[in-house]
Amino acid sequence: MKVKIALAGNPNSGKTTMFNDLTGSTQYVGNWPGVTVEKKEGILKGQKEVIIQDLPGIYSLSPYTLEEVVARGYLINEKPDAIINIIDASNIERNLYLSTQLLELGIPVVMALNMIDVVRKNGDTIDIQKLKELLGCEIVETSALKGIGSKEVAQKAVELANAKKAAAPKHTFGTGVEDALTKIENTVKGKTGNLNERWLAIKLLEQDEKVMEELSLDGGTLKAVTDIVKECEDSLQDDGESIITNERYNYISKIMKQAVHKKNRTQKSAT
Ligand code: GDP
Ligand code: K
Ligand code: MG
Repeated sequence: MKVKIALAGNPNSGKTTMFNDLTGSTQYVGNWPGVTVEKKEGILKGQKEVIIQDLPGIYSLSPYTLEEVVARGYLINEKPDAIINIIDASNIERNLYLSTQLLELGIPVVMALNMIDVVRKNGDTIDIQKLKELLGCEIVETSALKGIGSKEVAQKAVELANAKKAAAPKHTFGTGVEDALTKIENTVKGKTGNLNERWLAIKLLEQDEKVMEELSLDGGTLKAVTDIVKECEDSLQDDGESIITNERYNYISKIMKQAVHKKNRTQKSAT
């Protein structure tokens, strides 16, 4: 049995560096079907049965860029056995936006807090225990450039994949949003194929056109979903996509307050 592990993260988070470290010379480089986005695959050093898939660098799982469409399509349709979410820990606030979305997919996730050497050099500290609690996933500190932690993060991913232990996201949206999500989930129950129902409900609340198109719900169901979304939007006086985005940012601010200490916070934010 092959184990498929996907590397997902923002551009410049160190994905390629870690991919090289994990796979050595076993790489296969091509293009994703139909598009000129590079596709890289390799085998985990010393573990023939483990395939590492490098995904395009992305900031979000929205369908607005080719890279997002490719990465999202892979994660949703091919369903890797685990995701290594590699983040630039020296830019943690920005990187966590994607992480909050990856955790909702119903797939095992281990987070590689990469560039930890830079964090330390800057004199910043990240409370890993607290971060784990707030996110609901495994976390390993890494410096892909120095070859620190990569092996451990891959091992964790293999363990989670074998145990089929999906991430248990700790984030809940506000009451109004959660109520709407529950209603949407109940409405589309049994019509979602093998898609994760909560993930799908969030996408429907965002009125994600690509998902609506692919799901091709019958008229009655679509109308019911649209009514739920409209009711939520009216009561929160914002559109679905902004509601979800804003709540993600609030959640990330809370994480920043509780788990991250920047030595020169004032100086940095002034630049
Ligand atoms: P990608 O865009 O996610 O594939 O990122 P790359 O692997 O190309 O890395 C972006 C840059 O960060 C390169 O210059 C790497 O050498 C550097 N880099 C990657 N990982 C680390 C790390 O852990 N520490 C430091 N200091 N630099 C890193
Ligand atoms: K790059
Ligand atoms: Mg790269």
